[in-house]
Amino acid sequence: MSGGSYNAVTWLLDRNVDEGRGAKLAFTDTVSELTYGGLQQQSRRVANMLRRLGVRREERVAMIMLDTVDFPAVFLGAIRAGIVPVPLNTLLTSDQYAYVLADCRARVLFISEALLPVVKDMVGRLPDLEHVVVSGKDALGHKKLSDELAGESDVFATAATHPDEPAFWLYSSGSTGMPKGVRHLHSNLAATADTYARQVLGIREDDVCLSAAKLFFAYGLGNALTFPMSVGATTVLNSERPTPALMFALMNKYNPTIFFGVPTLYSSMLNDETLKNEPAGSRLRICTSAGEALPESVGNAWKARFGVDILDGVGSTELLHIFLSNAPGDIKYGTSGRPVPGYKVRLVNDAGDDVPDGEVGELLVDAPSAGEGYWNQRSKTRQTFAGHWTRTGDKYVRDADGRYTFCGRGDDMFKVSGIWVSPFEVESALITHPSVLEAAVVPEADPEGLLKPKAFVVLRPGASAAGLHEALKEHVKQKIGPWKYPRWVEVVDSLPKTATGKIQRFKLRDAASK
Ligand code: 3SK
Repeated sequence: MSGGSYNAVTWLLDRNVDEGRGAKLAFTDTVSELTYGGLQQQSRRVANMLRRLGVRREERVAMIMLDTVDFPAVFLGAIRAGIVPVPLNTLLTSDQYAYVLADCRARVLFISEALLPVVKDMVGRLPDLEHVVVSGKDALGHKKLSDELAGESDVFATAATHPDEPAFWLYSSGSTGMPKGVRHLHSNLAATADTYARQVLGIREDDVCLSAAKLFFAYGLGNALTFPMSVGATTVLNSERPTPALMFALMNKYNPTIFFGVPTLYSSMLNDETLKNEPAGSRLRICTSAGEALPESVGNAWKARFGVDILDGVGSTELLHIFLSNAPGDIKYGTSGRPVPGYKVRLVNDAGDDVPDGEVGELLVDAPSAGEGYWNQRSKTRQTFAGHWTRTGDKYVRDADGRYTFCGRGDDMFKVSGIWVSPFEVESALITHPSVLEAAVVPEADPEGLLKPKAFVVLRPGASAAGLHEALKEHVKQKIGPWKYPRWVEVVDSLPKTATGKIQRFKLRDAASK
């Protein structure tokens, strides 16, 4: 895509109506529904409302919104007006919201009624924030979205934006530090749909999509908005926490054809005794996984129970969606598969030279969907967005067949007796033990100051901690080699994780070193 005017909403939404899908169901959130025609009208009302409130092109509006039909209306309405929506994680703390809202200088905040308490004390103190608009029944003294839209026209001249113009931002949590605003362009949404969605998932008009990941995550945004809308398909939105029981209930009520999950959820859905006879709907044709590497045992167990493959892939907020993935008919559990068509990847050593097959290197990606940088973070932008190549910070190894296997975050890897240890490899071995549900491995200094693996494990229901350390030591030695076994094992109730389900090993490392 180059030059000329291009607004992502024309392609993503208006095209569906122009091609005769105006009456087709685009979104259902279990309470309300929106057809493509209805969404087009709502998004035009949102665009008119934002203009009336005085928001200008390129200015930001923040969204702290649950996954209901109001989300796509607000997100696409802002983009239609050339205004930049910034969907935020709905699980942040007040301090984190204060930081991010000030950082992006949002002039309007759209917020779901249930989330108002977290921001109520700070909204009056943000100099750039002029309006709070509430999605829900009670606006608690603020503007109510439904009232604001009621009087608006559904006619709007879509802003003639440039394909390279920022369309929306997503905040990238990273493993340390405050979140960074990634500026994504109008052309980036189509770039993810034309590659992963079309060429790996084979997404089509009769698909029904259900995503455990919420719309404010890059993973969820693609799964539940960009991909289905790119072909006029239907999305089931879920505003609640994606528990195993709720996921099964939604699958059996709506019969999705594609389910987008994360490893921890798949594992809990498989291991919940009370749900062991639940089917996963009647039309499921494909499942996907991202966020962290999917253990082979989980992929195999899911396939054995439901007869459907989980396509494990890896993506990032910076690159908007998945760039390495397994594909239908080409799956090797335990690996992240191959580069998605349209993406190029390299593995490099510390000197920036390409490493051969079988050697661990940092993964760099040349992506048509890369963000253009972090807002107000020049040094971090330069470190990450290096010309055509985006540095992921992930360590990978490529096998002779061209498949990539995750070895850990750059900063999670450590050496034991001079040999690299991938925490992920040890964790994968630990969870194949019948007593272990989840595991996280970090380096811990022994009395001589030498690093050795320490494991934090969550036990399966009914499993006992008695004799566990010895058993796990032997188990890991057998599975992956004698030097990698955990020298210490600590049983915990849960592991610290990011909102996308990635284990926060740095928190365990910090705790271990105290
Ligand atoms: O974590 C991932 O693998 C991922 C996948 C798709 C989009 C965004 C992310 C972070």
